[in-house]
Amino acid sequence: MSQPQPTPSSAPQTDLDLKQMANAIRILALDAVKNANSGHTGMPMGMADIATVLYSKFLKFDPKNPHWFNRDRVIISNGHGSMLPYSLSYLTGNEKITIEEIKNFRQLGSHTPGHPEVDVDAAIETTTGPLGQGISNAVGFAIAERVLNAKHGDKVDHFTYVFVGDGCLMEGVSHESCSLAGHLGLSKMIAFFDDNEVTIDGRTDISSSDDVKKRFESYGWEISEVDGHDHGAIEKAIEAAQKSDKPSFIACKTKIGYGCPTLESQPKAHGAITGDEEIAGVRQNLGWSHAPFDIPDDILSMWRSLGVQGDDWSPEVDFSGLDKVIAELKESFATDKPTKATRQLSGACLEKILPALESMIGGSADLTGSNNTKVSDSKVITKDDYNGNYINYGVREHGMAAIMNGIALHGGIIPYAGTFMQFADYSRPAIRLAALMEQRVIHVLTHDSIGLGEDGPTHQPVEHLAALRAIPNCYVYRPCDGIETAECWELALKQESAPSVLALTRQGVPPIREEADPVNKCELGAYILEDCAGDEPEVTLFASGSEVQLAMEASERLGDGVRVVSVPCMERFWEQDGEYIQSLLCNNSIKVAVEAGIRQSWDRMIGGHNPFIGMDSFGASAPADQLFKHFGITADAIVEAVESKRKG
Ligand SMILES: Cc1ncc(C[n+]2csc(CCOP(=O)(O)OP(=O)(O)O)c2C)c(N)n1
Repeated sequence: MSQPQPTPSSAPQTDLDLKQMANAIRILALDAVKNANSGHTGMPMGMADIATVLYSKFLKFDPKNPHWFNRDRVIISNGHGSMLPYSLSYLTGNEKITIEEIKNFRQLGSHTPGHPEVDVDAAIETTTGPLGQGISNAVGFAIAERVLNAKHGDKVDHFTYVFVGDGCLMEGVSHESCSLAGHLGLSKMIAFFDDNEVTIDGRTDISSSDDVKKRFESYGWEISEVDGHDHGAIEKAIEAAQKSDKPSFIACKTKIGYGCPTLESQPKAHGAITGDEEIAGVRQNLGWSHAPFDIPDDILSMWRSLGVQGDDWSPEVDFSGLDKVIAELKESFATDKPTKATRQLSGACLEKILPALESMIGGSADLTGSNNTKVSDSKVITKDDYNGNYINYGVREHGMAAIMNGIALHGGIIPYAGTFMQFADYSRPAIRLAALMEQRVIHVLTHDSIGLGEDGPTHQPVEHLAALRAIPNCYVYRPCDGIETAECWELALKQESAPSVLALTRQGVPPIREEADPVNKCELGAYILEDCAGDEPEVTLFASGSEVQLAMEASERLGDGVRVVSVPCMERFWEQDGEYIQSLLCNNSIKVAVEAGIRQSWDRMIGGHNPFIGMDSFGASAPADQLFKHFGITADAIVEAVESKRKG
């Protein structure tokens, strides 16, 4: 692939040109933060030279077509420095980021929020701010690029550049993801480390003594070190990095708040630089005599000369075979009536789905056999062969979740991967960002309750279903049997703009649904599994997952007048129209909910005054059947709860 060729007439020619272009970034950051009276000025001022060299000499991008699939990706992991990408978008002529947007930095309704929020139209590739996420997303972008390159050749062949600060590298998730990047030899990933030796509280040496370069070297990265304000040195380092067969880490010695008379290189430059004297001093030091937000034409036209024309090709995610596969799966579960764990039933679903939906990439955080995420069609991606669809993520749950976000953001692939549900706590920050970014990422979380048994309370999720349901735009599915598992997989795969969690059992569950209904009943989130005669049930039992069987058993014992409602996905249920919601909730029946987790999230279904059968403490180490009895999650307990409610 050829590198971008600047338009010769207005293209930057000299080092002075590059200096002025970098100063334009600095001044825009300074003016926007001053205008907003909040933000972070220091990082864009410190990394302006690196960005200028990257954009003017190397970056493959089309300012008029930010969606160009084969563009190089630029990820700003130190997202507090958001005025860097916004300045770059404006300067290069992105149509969405006008000078008005720069003036509206951090204001309601602007396209320039405090921290970058994914907006490909504005050339913002991912949402960053929580430190460590962006660099981990970048690993996902770089994986997606190599995998799609193995499938589509030159059509997908680009670099992934990431700007990263001390803060990101202190975060644990950066260790997880960068270690995997080295292991997978992601040679088209290039990181620019803003080696300014300061964070908010002071110099980095107040809290860190590790040698970051050695750390990355040990991960298998190519290391170089440059003066982050020396354009020639930066250019050479990028050239070398592009040729390396490893991911590259360019440690750039920079001065935070470069150009500030008193704050340059000081931790105080990290935040908003708003002092009039300081700002006047910067203008003087940089030889910048123009009014706020005014970028002179000659400098703007140098920026506007950059970029090349992209095309409109993008890989297709082909869903055409999915409906048939789901129908066949439901048919086979209805016929075979397996009593199996939903994790195994999920594995059976994947066995059929994977060959039909080639765009999926699976994986597990070292629990492949337990998560049932790897099937006959799975082929492990390695450093030597990217033509696969399965990643051994290692014991790196947080990294895995953040990498999956990057894979989804890149486009062309649907990522899914597993771990124990308990460890969703480790991946939660990235699950939250997937929800915020509206990304289709599927988390296969097995061992979803005390039902996992002997491994004990350290491994038994109790509050996790509630905690995951608490994330807006995150769909938590807890199927009760094979047919529901197939339906939930279908919904997760078709949910383009949200992450999904599949909460699956370790222990076997009996088949509940008998018919392979042509409609996807789980789509409604909650539905009548078994109804009573007449319009009004005397009792409604609500349950999810492995506890649906208990509700069914209790219903049988309670006799007439009992309705059982399966609740595989609360988020979907609350999205239904009022009439449907009312049809399940607004009657005078006694309502009981059953789930082997905490009550939180169920009150909305049953109200505060109705009984909940579940957990209100941590679990314990014992065989699962004993635990359900010990914690009173049984059909007996449901029957008793109903009877005591009947007595009033
Ligand atoms: C996970 C997380 N923890 C804390 C913060 C708050 N925070 C924002 S920037 C920052 C310091 C970052 O230091 P560095 O990356 O060196 O940035 P620089 O000061 O060089 O701009 C902190 C603690 C955050 N954004 N994310």
